[in-house]
Amino acid sequence: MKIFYSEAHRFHDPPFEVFDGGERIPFLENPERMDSILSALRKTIWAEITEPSDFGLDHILAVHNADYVSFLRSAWFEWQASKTEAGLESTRQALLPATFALRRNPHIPSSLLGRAGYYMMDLSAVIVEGTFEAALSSANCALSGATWIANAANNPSSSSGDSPSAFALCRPPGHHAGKDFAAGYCYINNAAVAANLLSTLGKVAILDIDYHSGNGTQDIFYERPDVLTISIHADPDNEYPYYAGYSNEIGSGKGLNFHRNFPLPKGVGDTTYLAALHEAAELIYNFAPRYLVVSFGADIYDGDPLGNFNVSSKGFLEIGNQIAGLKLPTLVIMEGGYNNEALGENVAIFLSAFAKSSV
Ligand code: SP5
Ligand code: ZN
Repeated sequence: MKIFYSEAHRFHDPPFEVFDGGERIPFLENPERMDSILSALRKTIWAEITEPSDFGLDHILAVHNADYVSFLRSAWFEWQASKTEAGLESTRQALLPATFALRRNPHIPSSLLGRAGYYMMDLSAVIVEGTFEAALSSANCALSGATWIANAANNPSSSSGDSPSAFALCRPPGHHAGKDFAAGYCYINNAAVAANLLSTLGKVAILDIDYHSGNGTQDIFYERPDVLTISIHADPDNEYPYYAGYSNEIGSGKGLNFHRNFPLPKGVGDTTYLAALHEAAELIYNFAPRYLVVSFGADIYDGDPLGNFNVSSKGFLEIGNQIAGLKLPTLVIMEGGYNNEALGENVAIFLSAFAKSSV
């Protein structure tokens, strides 16, 4: 199985995030996550780890606003340049605003912190020097995977059969990033960028099985009927991201009925999870997409420090089997998952369901 991965994520290593309640804690979305996954993948016989190609900015600008991308690109350097101003020197290892826009007024302030509060949704989209470069390379992994499955699907003579699959080992993750905002460790929406590329070749379904609602992906495709977006996640009534992911959000305009949310209560285990997944899979089957993009978060795991679901390691295999059973050309995109001890194993178990049918 093709796995697209770049080392460029390592320079995105924020020293802290701020948790609900105001506690400053070490940044959970850390580079060691990738070490856990790489080490488990290297133990398999099917993992073929490959460097991504550079796709430039065009595919990113096709789903994100240009002003937002410029903010991401220059924010760190503006932050450092403002060091000469009075005060705050000791806190400049990371850019994090303390005032956030409710966006009832379209004004975007010119000051850096004003823009940061406008373009960030919360206190976990921390920006450091390597953030933009890491986010670009993460998007390049997704785009490389998209191009790879499109080629494989359209050249059936290749060894991958008619339902090829690939894995984009993305870091930072992407599914909380919307058209013009960063949120929840996400800056560029890797799944959206990849799905949008694939949508030029046929209909695409995005299935988001991260523990948290894929609010950014929802935002980006909400009015589009050519990309079906489905997210299964913890009920936002009592979990991050709180302001999206409810079951009555089903798309709007031309996109009406092309978005679905499956909010699940705290503590769900394999059986309940698989029942929701079965419903989601039926929706995808009926939509009959040409391609499937899976936003995969291992934070649905029993022992995840952020998640409150109880999916077991065996559950990951059943989830993988059920999705692979759709027999669609599938691009799996890495999103969350924070229990570094179990993360690699769980990712490898999930992917093994696809590797079987695609080596
Ligand atoms: C990609 C991804 O999984 N992003 C998640 C970002 C979540 N950030 C907010 C964390 C809120 C923590 N709530 C405390 C739960 C402790 N059990
Ligand atoms: Zn998550």
